[in-house]
Amino acid sequence: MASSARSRNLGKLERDKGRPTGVAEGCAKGPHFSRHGETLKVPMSLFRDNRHRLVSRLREKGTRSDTFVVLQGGVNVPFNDTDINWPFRQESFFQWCFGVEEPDCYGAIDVVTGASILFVPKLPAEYAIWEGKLHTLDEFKERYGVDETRYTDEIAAVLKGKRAQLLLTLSGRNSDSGLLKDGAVFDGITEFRVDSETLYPVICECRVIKSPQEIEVLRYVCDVSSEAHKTVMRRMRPGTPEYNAEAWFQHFVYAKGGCRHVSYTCICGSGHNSSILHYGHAGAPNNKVIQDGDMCLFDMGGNYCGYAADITCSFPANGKFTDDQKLVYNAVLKARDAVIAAAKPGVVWTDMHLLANKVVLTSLKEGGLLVGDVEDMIKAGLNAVFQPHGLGHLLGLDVHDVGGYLPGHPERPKAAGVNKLRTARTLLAGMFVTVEPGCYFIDCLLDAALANPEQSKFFVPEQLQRFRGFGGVRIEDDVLITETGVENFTKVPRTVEEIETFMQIDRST
Ligand SMILES: [Mn+2]
Repeated sequence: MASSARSRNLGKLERDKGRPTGVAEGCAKGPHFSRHGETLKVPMSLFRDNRHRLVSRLREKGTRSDTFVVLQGGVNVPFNDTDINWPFRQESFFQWCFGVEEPDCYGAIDVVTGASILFVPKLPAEYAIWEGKLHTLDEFKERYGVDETRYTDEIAAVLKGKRAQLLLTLSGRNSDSGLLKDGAVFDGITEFRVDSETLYPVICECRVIKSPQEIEVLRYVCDVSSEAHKTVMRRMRPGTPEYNAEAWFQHFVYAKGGCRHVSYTCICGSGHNSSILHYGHAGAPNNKVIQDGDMCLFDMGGNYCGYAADITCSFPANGKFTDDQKLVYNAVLKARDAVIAAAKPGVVWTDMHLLANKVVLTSLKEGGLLVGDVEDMIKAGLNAVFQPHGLGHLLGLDVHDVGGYLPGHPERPKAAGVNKLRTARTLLAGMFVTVEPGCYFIDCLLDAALANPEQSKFFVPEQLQRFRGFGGVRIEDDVLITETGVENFTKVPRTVEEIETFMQIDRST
């Protein structure tokens, strides 16, 4: 759903209209990231631009002239006590600044000039046997488009040589995980003054607003992930194990889109499992056989050059909605439509959450499951019974991207439902968020609500009983906040008619 007008920056994207889905534009003449000729070329200037955005914000804060940002990249993590590593994914702040694929690197940025130094590990010559020809410093410089490359054992000496005195390192707590990011550590760091406080909120705020080049990557990974969801939807037949959906999705995003990783563990719930919000975890690894009559709820997103998609499709496994499935699905779709119509800069995200809840509860009331006043239902917390998660979150390099609860922005709300939001911010143009209303029939929540007179008075128990075991519906789109509204990057069949028509392909014969 494209907006009618866009900001000057976002307007640049207009020239890409008509580009076939998933096919790279030959825009990157300089160094770039790409998997092969068909996948998007991500210019290294994207990361240079990010570094410039960062230092200009730091300079606004009146930073001294002898100051360097120093970031530590992601490290290889061994699998338990073995000599095998977990598949490496770059640390997100480092990716945002440098776009470097290898582990164990550092980066420095001169806050005054914006000049960048990439430090790479000096590997013993014999590593060439295991890893292939070792790249020279010049090759790294060329490949990543930085101003200078040095080895990691020279960090202190190089920074001394540049008369650095104050180092800004990255320390802060992730508001989604509660986990601490803790500075940078290298030999000789004690020879400098280190400020580990200033950088975190500044770089998080930079990551909240996507640049035109970042938006291109997000558009690509959403295109690829949308196509992968469509492939899964079309191939789905009752009798298929849920993990086939996971396998088909992963195959598509990698083979067609160059996405080596997905952004999070695939959630492929069917029937009752579609009400389990993070189904697919190790203890429930998408291993039920999908039955005729099941709703499927598949929440999957590819990852390209670090950037994440996060898309959920809900549809009947056999391609045809029952009346009850239509009732729940259309309730959620109407909530999605209401949010997409209302979201724009200046709108508070918490209000969007409550708007979605109100639309769903109104539909359930119209469908005969609930009675009473919808506002009263929300006051009683019924919204959090049917949707016990937030409406959506910031999306970028991390699937739950940073910047949700920075100082100077609203704190986490306390009321039921909105307390699960990963941000309570006012929307700004250039934010990229998910819109993911849902409606679930979760036994433990329904049992508790039925036992609570404040909530049970709204239920029509004999109607509700029909939906025990139904599972749930979530519709999740990835959208850009523009100057006037939103642009939806998710391109999958969404209405009942679109889904039924689409799923008939290859099925009727
Ligand atoms: Mn999500």
